[in-house]
Formats: sequence, structure tokens, C-alpha cells
Amino acid sequence: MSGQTHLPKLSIGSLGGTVSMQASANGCAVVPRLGCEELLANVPQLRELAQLEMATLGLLPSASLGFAALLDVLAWARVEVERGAQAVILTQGTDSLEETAYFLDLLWPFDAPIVMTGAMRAASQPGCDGPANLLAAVNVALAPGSRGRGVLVLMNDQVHSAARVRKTASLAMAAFESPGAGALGDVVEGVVVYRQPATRRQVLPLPQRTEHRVALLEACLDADTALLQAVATLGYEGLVIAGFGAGHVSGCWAQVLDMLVPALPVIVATRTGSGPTARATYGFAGAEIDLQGKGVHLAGQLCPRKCRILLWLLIGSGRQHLLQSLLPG
Ligand code: DAS
Repeated sequence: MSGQTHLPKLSIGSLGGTVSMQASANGCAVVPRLGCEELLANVPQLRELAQLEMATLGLLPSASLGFAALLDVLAWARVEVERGAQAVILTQGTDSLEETAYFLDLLWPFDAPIVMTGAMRAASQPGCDGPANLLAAVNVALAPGSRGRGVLVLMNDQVHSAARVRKTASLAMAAFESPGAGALGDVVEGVVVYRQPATRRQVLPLPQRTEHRVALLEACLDADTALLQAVATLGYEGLVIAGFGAGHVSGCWAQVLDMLVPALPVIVATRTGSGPTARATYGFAGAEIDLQGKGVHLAGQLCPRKCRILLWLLIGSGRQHLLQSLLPG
């Protein structure tokens, strides 16, 4: 590292996911295998761009990450920035990336960015995208325009905000989008081009409690109310519903919400994947006007999964009263 001391410092932590996956032999299925150093060995150009601190923080498929693990990742990233890292890069599986990025973004207090990336093709597959994504993530991490933007997701040469990014395809290489908003920027020949300036961010305090649970249910045709009714008795402290259309539930679900809302915060979001919930359009039982009258919070642009994370963090720090002001219209 001595010949590189003029280069900026970056810290890279790896958590697992397809980017780290390999098959043990031809024809075998892939599983997480590569630690951080092995991942970076496939991208030798990185050493010409930055002094790299590397840490293998986990080796999991991203569906098995959890809030406790993310709080540990956050603590690690804080220390790295306090020790002089200009930015932090995290690699992980793409399946839960839209949730982990938002979780970390809500808690990240620094101007130094966290740039998260992964891969759609495993490291042992022809045409694997992990090395290109890592290189582009380093470009994003080093770009002055990335400062003050919180946690960013880099996939397929596009930079997305943590609050809007979603995985919208199961296996396609272009699997990430920010529906309704578009990407924040692009990486073009190694240069990061942002489409808009950074905006003011709201950072939440660390949760004091972590044992509480928030349920997420999806409204669907002819659904009974058994699970919905059980939410309070099972000890959940908050509920998110991925509602129909512009934030709607059936008449029978609306009746159960009369009983639930006094007991716990309830958010209704849209299950459509794009667009906001309505506020003042529909007048039937279970539509947004009826739900707001009952004290239900409407999610605005925030997708159901991100709503659950926001509510969990707010309950954990005793700040449920801020919920409505944090739901983007
Ligand atoms: N689908 C995989 C990925 O893209 C698995 C995972 O999320 O860990 O990384």
C-alpha cells in the first residue's frame, strides 16, 4: 500500500450474494464462497484508483440478512469513515438490496456515501457483472457529486437512491429501476453524471429497541381476514399493507382496520410497484379517504417493503409520531 498513499482511502465490506457465488464444480449450483479479498482480486484496476481496506462481513444469500446484521454493518461503516475512509462500498445479494440500502440510508449520518452493489450473474458464470459493478461502485464512491446523498445503489452503470430503488426483474441483467423517479445518475466511461443535485436528507437516530416486529401483508382478491385479525394478538407493533391500486383494501379488511388502528400504527401502500397512493379521489369503503378517516397512514411514493423498514426504525427509537411527515407524498 506504500506506493499508493496519495490515493483516496475507500473501505469495502462484502456480505455475500450472487456477486460472491461460485459453483464447486461444473454443473453444480452456485453458493456464496468468495470473501472480500477474492472479490477484489478480479478487479485489479481498483488498486490504481484508491487505497482499499477490505473486510468480509458475511457470506450469506441476501434473503438471510437481518436488521441486527445491518446494525453491525452500520457500526463497521461508521468506524471506517471516522478512520478516514472517503466512502464505503458494500457488496451483497441483490434480492434484498432495495431494503438493506433504505435501512442503512435512514441511519447514515455522514456526507461520505455508502455505495452498495451486487451482481446478477455469479462470479463463476461467463459474462458475470460483479467486477464491472464493483469498478463502477468505486467510481461512484470517489465522485465528489456523490457526497451528501446517503446510501446509493449502483447496478448496471446506473446510480439509484435508496428510497426509490427496486429490484423489478428476477434474473435480467437490468434488474434495478427507480419507478416513477428514474435513476439518480449514470456512470459513463468511469465518470459519474448525476441528473439532479443532492437534496436534504432526514437521518433517524439508532433504534433503542430491536425486538419489536412489524408485519407486512398484501391485499389480494377474495382474501379472508384471519391473518389481518391476528396481527395485534400475535404481538406485532406495526402493520404495513401492500394495498390494491392507489392504496385500497376490501370492505371486510377495512372493517378489521377499525379494530387494529387504535392498537398499532398501520400504513397502506400500493402493491402496483409504481406511483403514489391517492389522497382524495375514491369514496368507497376501504379506499384512501375512508382509510385516512380511520387513522391509517398512506404511504405516498414509498413501497410497502420500505414502509416496513421506516416503521420498524421509528418504533425502535420511539418516534412513531414522525411517521406521517416521513412518508413521501
Ligand atoms: N439473487 C441473488 C443475488 O442476486 C441472491 C442473493 O440475493 O443473495 O445476489
